[in-house]
Order: sequence, then structure tokens, then C-alpha cells
Amino acid sequence: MSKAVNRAWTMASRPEGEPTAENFEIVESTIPTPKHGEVLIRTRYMSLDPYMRGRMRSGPSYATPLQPGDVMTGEVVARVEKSESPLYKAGDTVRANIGWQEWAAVGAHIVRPVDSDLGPISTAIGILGMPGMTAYFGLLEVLKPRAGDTLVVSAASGAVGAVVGQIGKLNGCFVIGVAGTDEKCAYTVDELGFDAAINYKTQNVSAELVRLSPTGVDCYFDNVGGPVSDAVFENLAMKSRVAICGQISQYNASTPPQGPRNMAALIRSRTTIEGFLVYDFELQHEIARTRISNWIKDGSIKYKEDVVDGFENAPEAFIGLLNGKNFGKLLVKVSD
Ligand code: NAP
Ligand code: FER
Repeated sequence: MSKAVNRAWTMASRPEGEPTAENFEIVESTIPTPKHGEVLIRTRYMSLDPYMRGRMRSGPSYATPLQPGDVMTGEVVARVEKSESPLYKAGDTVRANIGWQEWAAVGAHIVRPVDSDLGPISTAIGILGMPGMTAYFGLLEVLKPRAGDTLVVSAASGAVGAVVGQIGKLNGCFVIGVAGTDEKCAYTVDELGFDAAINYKTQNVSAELVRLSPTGVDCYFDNVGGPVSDAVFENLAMKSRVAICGQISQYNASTPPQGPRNMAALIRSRTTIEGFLVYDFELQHEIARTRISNWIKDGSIKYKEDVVDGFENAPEAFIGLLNGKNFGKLLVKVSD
């Protein structure tokens, strides 16, 4: 053990609008001793995800909001350092919801094994973890694309969006990504095989959609909401489907927006909109994990990780995630 103390990032105060460094505080404690049935784990990679901004606000949610002083929520990939359970031994790699924390002693039944045959261990909280599952089930079970469909995905180069577009291609869709920089757009087309990409910061998204898909958009995987969604809604095809996965453009808003602005367009197109949570499909995650792992191994799917080094850099990286500074799945490397 190279450090004598455990460190945890807590939510010091609720952010008003965009989170700032002052909303986070590091708290030190003694490295715990595992009790009977527990494992002592040490974080190697920590996942930073947009949903964490939602946990920082009070109000209705599928999950209990954080209170000031609580450890920031999150899943990590960790090494078992000491085991008081027959389920794991020292040296095993696991994933666990211990929050933004370097060490934890937790019941062995609430950690999950990481199978390093499926991919590098960091992918257990990325493409083979929650974001990958979100892409797989949101696309295949909610949008249910058919070959030849035009599929639009927003936040297209991100952890979820990049997987959505690639699985869309494997299913015969014409895939259009929407992203916030030319570099991200080029990546989705040149590296991931999307058919086209639109930079929503420099291009007219609606006009580009008309040009790229004159027959309209059959499937929209919405990660962002806001003006990007307004533009897609103007261009939906008859009997189109929209999966509401995320609304990141709204996460830092102090007051909720007035609502979707052009719903009349959906009357004309007879569109179905469905929100979903990745956990709705929990019982099928293992099948999806194996399928995605096989796609990575046979070269059908690529992934990109944006790894920030150092536990102390987590808040800054998280603030950047909400502003599009990340390029690929955002992770913090906490220990070797
Ligand atoms: P990500 O795409 O890796 O990173 C977030 C990206 O959002 C940023 O890089 C940025 O990319 C984009 N963004 C930020 N502000 C924006 C704005 N105002 N307008 C348009 N785009 C904006 O994150 P992720 O982990 O894959 O998550 C993507 C979405 O899926 C999030 O909305 C998240 O909440 C949602 N999600 C939902 C579930 C579920 O169960 N429903 C599960 C996981 C994730 P650009 O540079 O392209 O703007
Ligand atoms: C997410 C965004 C929103 C997410 C969950 C939600 C698991 C749920 C929001 C709510 O209950 O209000 O990325 O990921």
C-alpha cells in the first residue's frame, strides 16, 4: 500500500448552474479493514458520467440525490487487496459502485467480477459497462432500427454515441452523427465508419439533415436535447422513433426549460418517443457485454477512452465532460 490514507471526493455544496471546483472537496480517512464477508478494494479506474450531475441536484429522479458532504456517486474498476470472502481473492479485478474514492471495504456480494478476457479492464466501466449497455439496448430494444433506416445520434463521438452509430452500421443503417468539433465529426466518419457527421456548433443541423437524408430521419438516438433535437425533430420521417437517452444540454440549467419546442412536427410524422434507462435491461447485460466484446475482437467496433491521470483531477475532468472537453469515454486513472 503506497498511501496510508484513503481519499474521497465529496459534494461540498450543490452547484448552481455549471459545477465549479468549490462544489467538490477531498476528504481523507483511514483505509478501512474489511469485515467478515467483505473485500478491501483499491480503485484503478473511476468512471465519470453525465448522470452524476443529476445526482448533485435535489428533485425527482430515479435515484436518491446526493446531500452536501456525501461522496460523489460513481462506479470504479478496482483490485481486491484483501478478501474476507470466499467469492474473491487478493489480486482479482472487480467493478463496484463505491463513488469517487480510492479505497473501500464493501460486501463481496455488491461487487461484480471483471472478466479481462472480454477486454482491457478499463472497458468494464466503458464500452463493456454502463455506457456500452446504454447504446446497445437504447438502439436495439428501444429504436429497433431496420436496414436502410436513417439513424441520427447526438453526442456522437462520446461513450454512448460512438457505440450507437457503430451498432447502427452493423444493422444496415445510414448513420449520421452530430458532435461539437470537426475533429470529433471526422473521427466518427473516418474511424468509426459513420456515413456522415454534422458539427452542431458550426453547421446548420436542419439544413444538413435535409441534404444528407432527404427522406427524413427514421431513428433518433437523443443524448443531448436542446437545439440539436429541435433540428432533428424538424426532419423526422413518417412513423419515426426517438429514444430519449440523455439531455446533457440541460443538465447545468438552473431552471428547467419550457419544454420541447416543436412537437407539432411529431404529429405530422406520427413519431413515437420513448425514454429509457440502461438498468431497464439489466437482466440482459451479460449477453450484450459478450456481443460487444466479440465485435471489438473481430474489428467491427472501435472505442476511444479519454483517460485523465490522477484522482485529484476528477472534478476538473467532470466539469469538462459537461462542456464537451472529453473525446471518448472519460475515465480517471487512480492507481496502477
Ligand atoms: P459523452 O458523450 O462521452 O460526453 C458528453 C458529451 O455531450 C460531450 O463530450 C459533448 O460532446 C456533449 N455535449 C455537452 N453539452 C452539449 C450541448 N449543450 N449540446 C450538445 N452536446 C453537448 O457522454 P456519455 O457518457 O456518452 O453520455 C451521453 C448521454 O447519454 C448523456 O446525456 C447521458 O446522460 C446519457 N446516458 C443515459 C443513460 C440512460 O440510462 N438513459 C445512460 C448513460 C448515459 P460534443 O463536443 O459533441 O458537444
Ligand atoms: C443519465 C441521465 C439521466 C442517466 C440517468 C438519467 C443512468 C436519469 C434521470 C432521472 O431520473 O431524472 O445519463 O444514466
